[in-house]
Amino acid sequence: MDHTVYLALGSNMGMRLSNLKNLINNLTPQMNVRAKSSVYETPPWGYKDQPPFLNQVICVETYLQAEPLLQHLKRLEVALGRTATFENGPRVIDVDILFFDDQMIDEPGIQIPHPRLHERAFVLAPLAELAPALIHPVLNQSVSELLATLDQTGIQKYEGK
Ligand code: PH2
Ligand code: MG
Ligand code: MG
Repeated sequence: MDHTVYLALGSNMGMRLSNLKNLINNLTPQMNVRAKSSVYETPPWGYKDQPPFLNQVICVETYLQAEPLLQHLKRLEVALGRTATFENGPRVIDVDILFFDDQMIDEPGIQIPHPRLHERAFVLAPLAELAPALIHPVLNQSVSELLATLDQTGIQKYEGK
């Protein structure tokens, strides 16, 4: 299990909390979950006219490389009921690779670090629980420094309803 990976989970359709849990419980045995952040309820970012999201970040270890890991995650999204919507639109489950060790990959189907993570408090707030001092390998700033530049209005820990 020689790679350390941070994944961002999001859901704003259906049973949101169950969708996050099901994603985690259905990860391949080739991945070990090392840490989970709290679940946050967050206002929709990008496209505003949709329900609030639940977001969570997890840290996993795996011996999969980035490409096969991404393929596994995409299949899992579909298996858990994700259907195509539109960019930044509502979804049953979304899982994005934030960091893969300190690798930098910029290819049409895969970009690591996630190219918009530094703009998204709904990603950085849960990530800062797990890894505040982690350095973004492209921007050379820590997670907590990146979070401090963003508006966190409306982002709160989810108590369950
Ligand atoms: N995901 C998006 C677009 N907007 N907003 C919030 N709050 N949380 C998300 O996970 C999210 C979003 C596209 O993946
Ligand atoms: Mg996403
Ligand atoms: Mg995605």
